[in-house]
Amino acid sequence: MTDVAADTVPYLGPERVLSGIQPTGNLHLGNYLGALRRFVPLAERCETLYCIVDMHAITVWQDPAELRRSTRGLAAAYIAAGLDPARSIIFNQSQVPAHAELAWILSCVARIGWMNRMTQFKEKAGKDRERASLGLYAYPALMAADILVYKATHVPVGEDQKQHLELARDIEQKFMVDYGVPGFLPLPEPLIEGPAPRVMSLRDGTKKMSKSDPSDY
Ligand code: ATP
Ligand code: LTN
Repeated sequence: MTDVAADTVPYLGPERVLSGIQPTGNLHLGNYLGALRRFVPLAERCETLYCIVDMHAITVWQDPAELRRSTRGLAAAYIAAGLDPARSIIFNQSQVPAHAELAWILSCVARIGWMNRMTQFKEKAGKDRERASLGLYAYPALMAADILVYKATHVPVGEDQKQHLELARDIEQKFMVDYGVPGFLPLPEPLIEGPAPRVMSLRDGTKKMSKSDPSDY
């Protein structure tokens, strides 16, 4: 381990945008306003990669046939929202093994104390935390890998992902210090903008709107 402060050496690579949405059901207004709507203008400015994060989706149970259908549906929604596959790279996370490979390395860099602070895990695991999947707990390390594997510099997301992005930056900084490679990776900037970075649930105004929140409507 070296002592070099990771942020003393700037990252000099190109600007690159990456974001992801889980194929966990029908998109809602929050996904559109918080994330998807902003994907298109960014594609006009710089290199953009938009991922369908099916490996994040399986951190909670998914019916395999339904997951396949939702993955295609989300790809269609990306295009319907105005993304041009000739301009942006639209792809399925599980088709690129490097995401899982890097996630393992980053899991060995991340500290359990950091992961324990993640509020999304607490919300999704609910009261019976012991029965949550290990994948749900490690979820932010896979998200950091999604970003880092492409050296993405900017990440458009809704407000609920802010904590995960801060964690990604912490993991990257520790990685660069531990391995003595300052400036090797960009510290990704969250792009949390617009009038609706956090749309609340119409059924429970104290919670954010969520795809996998069951509702007959
Ligand atoms: P799930 O319920 O399966 O966790 P989700 O509705 O939370 O799904 P994600 O696929 O996790 O959606 O998120 C896709 C993008 O939409 C992310 O950038 C996320 O920050 C954003 N987003 C999700 N919910 C909201 C919301 N209520 N308001 C604004 N942005 C949101
Ligand atoms: N965790 C995100 C989805 C996601 C993501 C990413 C977003 C997975 N990997 C990389 C931006 C960059 C969520 O919205 N729940």
